[in-house]
Amino acid sequence: MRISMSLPRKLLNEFDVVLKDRGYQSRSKGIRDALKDYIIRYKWMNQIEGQRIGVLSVIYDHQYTGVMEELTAIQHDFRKYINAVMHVHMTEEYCLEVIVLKGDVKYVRDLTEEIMRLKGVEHVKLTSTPSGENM
Ligand code: NI
Repeated sequence: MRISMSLPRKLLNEFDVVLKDRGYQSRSKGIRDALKDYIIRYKWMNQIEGQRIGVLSVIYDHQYTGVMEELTAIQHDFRKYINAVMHVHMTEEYCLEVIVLKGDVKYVRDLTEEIMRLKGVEHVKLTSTPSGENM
């Protein structure tokens, strides 16, 4: 199937650099692999069960309208599952927020996905491990 899509120039340029580094001949093949990887990560994340402790790293553009307020509101909604937050003013434009989470994977996942959906958020990465509690 053939689709067309619009992307920010910067994202496409970065993607092309990665494809070149990896020796891809075709951008379509690169996009297919990236989509498969996205789906695999999603399925993997949905298969995990139980109590987890995790670290969520979020990079965002603090000048993007509303992103800081929304990020704060989401964290207040999930405050029961947040143990610590560290904020780093990474560059003039970008902030890094590192959130330590603990609780049922359901909440860890919901929080991660709500943040991923925010406009102005450039990068989200979750790493988690069983927290050793069977509650
Ligand atoms: Ni900052």
